[in-house]
Amino acid sequence: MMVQRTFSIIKPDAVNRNLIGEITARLEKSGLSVIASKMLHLTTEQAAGFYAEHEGKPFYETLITNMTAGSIIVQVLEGEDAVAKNREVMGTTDPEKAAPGTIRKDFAVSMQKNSVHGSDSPESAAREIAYFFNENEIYPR
Ligand code: IDP
Repeated sequence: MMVQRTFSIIKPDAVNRNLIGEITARLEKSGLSVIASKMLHLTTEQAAGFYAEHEGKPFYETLITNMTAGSIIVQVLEGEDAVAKNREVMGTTDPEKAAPGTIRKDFAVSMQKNSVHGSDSPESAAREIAYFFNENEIYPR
């Protein structure tokens, strides 16, 4: 076990339904600490840069539309095995296949409006954190 950082987004569909508190509470209850947090409304260019790896895929245009449809909360989470733990608490991409008790099972409305993003590896986490935060905006415990 090692202390890691990961990156989380509470997506527009969840912010619009007033789920910021409930989602953050689940992350915190799992043992993760919020060490950076802010609200943003992504431009198309910011969303496209963040999701560049998905460019050209059939769901890409809708993904960018959904991610720019409202405000989001971006957070840096820290804790033991933070990347895996966050993915576990989130549940799998398709909410219909997500395990009971996960954020996506309980709150997501579709695969596109699946409420949260979480880094899929420590390397992605480092890149995604740097995309949205300067080191002086991060407050480790
Ligand atoms: P993840 O968010 O579970 O890591 P990714 O593969 O990184 O999943 O995809 C980014 C986002 O794009 C997903 O959260 C989901 O909203 C959307 N997405 C991914 N695959 C599909 C798909 O096959 N159909 C519709 N939307 C998808």
